[in-house]
Amino acid sequence: MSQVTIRNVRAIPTAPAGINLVAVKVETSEPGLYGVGCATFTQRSEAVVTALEQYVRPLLIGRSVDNIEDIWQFLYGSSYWRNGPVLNNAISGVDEALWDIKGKMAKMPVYDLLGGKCRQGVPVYRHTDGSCPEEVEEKVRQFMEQGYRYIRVQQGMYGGNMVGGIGGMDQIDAETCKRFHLTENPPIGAYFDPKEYMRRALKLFDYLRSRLGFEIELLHDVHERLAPIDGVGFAKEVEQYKLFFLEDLFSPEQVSWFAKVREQCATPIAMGELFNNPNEWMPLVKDQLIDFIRIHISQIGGISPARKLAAVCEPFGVRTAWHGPNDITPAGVAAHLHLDLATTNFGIQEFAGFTENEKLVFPGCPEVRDGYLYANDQPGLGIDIDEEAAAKFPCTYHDNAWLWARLPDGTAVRA
Ligand code: GCO
Ligand code: MG
Repeated sequence: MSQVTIRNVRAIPTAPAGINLVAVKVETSEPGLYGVGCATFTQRSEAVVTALEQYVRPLLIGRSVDNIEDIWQFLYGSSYWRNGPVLNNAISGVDEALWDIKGKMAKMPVYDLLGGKCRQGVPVYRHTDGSCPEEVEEKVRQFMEQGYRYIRVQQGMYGGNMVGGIGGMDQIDAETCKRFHLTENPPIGAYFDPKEYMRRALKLFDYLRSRLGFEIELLHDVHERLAPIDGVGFAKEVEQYKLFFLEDLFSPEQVSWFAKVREQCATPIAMGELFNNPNEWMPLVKDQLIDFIRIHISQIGGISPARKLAAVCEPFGVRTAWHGPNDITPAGVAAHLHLDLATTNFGIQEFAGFTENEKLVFPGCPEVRDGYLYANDQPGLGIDIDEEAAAKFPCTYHDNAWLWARLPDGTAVRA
């Protein structure tokens, strides 16, 4: 057992791309030895910072850095009530930082601690969106020219956001009400019409396949925007377009409907970014009701639970597709990458690229070349945080208007 102990645990909130992120730095008794992890729940980042500083840090000062699994289990049970997004993210930041430290002490990249590489590079998918099929096609072709072979296609982000769009905070005028058949005096929100979204999405897939053929792998995110029975019908209609996967067809509250999809079509199904609790994914994995598990790994507590989940999925033929657009730190992207490199039943990795400011704040960002993400093979996670740079991009609370989703009659629904 090493004599290295935890000297401090610090949350570092930062928003280099204007999206609230939370990194965690675990400092040790060894001068210059520290680890970096991701604890990003962007919509409630301040709550995670409070959980880390008020509850997690006092439990860890003076503990050995060696026993990652013991620390994870101790933290997980220490709140009694558990399995929620805030505390799981706080645990994740510590967990990933401890894996980073373990690698630095062993002078090995984390993927080697996990059993070594199953692949040299990790294929990633990028996001495209547009107001019409032609615009989406143009963006798909741009990514294809950069070597990407997997591309998510949306038309109007999620649900085809009909009015108000992503910034649905504005009062809606009478003319718009009429045009989109809203009620009189509609509450503020990001309105969408599920049936119109379905019709438009099917036209989009038809157009893209007629223009691009079937070689390019297309993905689509329903984002829990359909009534369950419509989701079943949509999955059947989509089968002819051979998507790589169809994501979040149902909300976590409606996962029992996945069985009905499985009985009726072979559209590959992805689910999981909203999951925090093993009881949410186990029924879907053991009954092979999904094909890709889409967990945002800091939402379940970091590398330690994610590597177990990947192992549980393997015999059931479920592949990983960890969630990671732009509400994750580059340290979190690195954690995904090390898991992806060492996991046989890897499926695909979501990736949003890095802005110049993110690269400034997080030196060592993994590199993408020709559609593959590569690790830098440094010990640990191979990524650092420049705290001075991080401080230049403070997090500012802003509600995400696109989450104020409503149906045309004003019903508030999941976003
Ligand atoms: C995805 C997700 C995201 C989420 C976002 C929420 O598949 O990438 O659905 O786009 O909406 O991460 O903060
Ligand atoms: Mg999604």
